Amino acid sequence: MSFTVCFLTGLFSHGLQDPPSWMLFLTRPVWIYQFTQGVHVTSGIASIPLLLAKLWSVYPELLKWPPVKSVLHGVERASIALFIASSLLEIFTGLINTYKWYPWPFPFRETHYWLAWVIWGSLLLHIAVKLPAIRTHWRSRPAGGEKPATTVPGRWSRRAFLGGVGAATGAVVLTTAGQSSPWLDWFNLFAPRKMGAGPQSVPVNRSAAEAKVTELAQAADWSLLVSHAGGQRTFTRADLQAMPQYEHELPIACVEGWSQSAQWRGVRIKDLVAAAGGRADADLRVTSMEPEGHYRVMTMQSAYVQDEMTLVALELNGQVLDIDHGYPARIIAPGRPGVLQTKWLKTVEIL
Ligand SMILES: Nc1nc2c(c(=O)[nH]1)N[C@H]1C(S)=C(S)[C@@H](COP(=O)(O)O)O[C@H]1N2
Ligand SMILES: [Mo]
Repeated sequence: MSFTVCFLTGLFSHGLQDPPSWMLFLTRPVWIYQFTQGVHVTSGIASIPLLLAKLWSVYPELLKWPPVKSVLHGVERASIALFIASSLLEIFTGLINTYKWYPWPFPFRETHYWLAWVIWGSLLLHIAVKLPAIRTHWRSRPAGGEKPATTVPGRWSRRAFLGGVGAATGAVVLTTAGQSSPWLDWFNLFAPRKMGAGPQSVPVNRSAAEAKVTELAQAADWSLLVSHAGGQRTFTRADLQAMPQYEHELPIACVEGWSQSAQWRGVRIKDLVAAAGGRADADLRVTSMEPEGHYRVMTMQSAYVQDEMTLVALELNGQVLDIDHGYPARIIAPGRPGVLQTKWLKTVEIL
């Protein structure tokens, strides 16, 4: 069950980062992605003790000799080997990712995505190969239902073992889920992020210094260039402040699992598009001043552009946006993954 929940929420997250048109209505409730990604990372963490316990309870089977008795048996064992290897890799790279640590040469997102399919493929293959055995088992089961013996090695009773696994799973969930759930914040001991910890009481994923934009962001002559096929217009911070200001409570929901809601205040992006003379139904390409990085350029589909809650934010929690939160101006949109909430804006192209 934790694998299935993790898989489905993972598909959602993967899709939403580059959304097909049928996903574009998914902007309400505004915390939809905060919820699904919190569940994704938490169910992934819960899968660690569950998977290890499962492996421990079946390992005598894995070490049986001879390793391959027939072709079918060989396929069965290969499917199990693939399942174990891909699950362990998936879960541990995922966990390390929540700590913002990427010590591998491959791209995380694509690998994480495709490994998930390998896991399901190996599982289906395993079930398919085992189907004859499963059928025989259910056919020959005596009426009245005598319980089959379970293989739990060592001196553990079945009850103590399941109790221990349940307790371990509960403990890791309880001490990490607070990174995305305000109700569990108090118990958050081991998650890499803590609610309220950061400038203006919001965590920071990548600081201005890390992104090497400190000077650019503080330049006195900063302005935002908004362009389209028919022309362009620049907006200074004073220009933006002179436009109607809106305030909304919206979450930053990082793909790495932490999230937090805050009060954002600024200009509606659709007003900005209109002020620059752009089409109301256009997509946008938004570029940051950050010289390089995965999140420098972001595409915003028109469904988000037209959303009245999508802001070019100038203030956070009642104060001028901190430089680490994207000063002079940043994007904040409802229901979008954190990676798309671009900071330190430079240009908005109306496509
Ligand atoms: N230009 C730029 N924008 C960015 C990022 C970045 O590295 N560069 N990080 C993104 C990520 S991964 C997240 S989760 C949010 C975090 O916003 P915060 O630091 O204000 O909490 O900003 C997003 N915007
Ligand atoms: Mo993020």
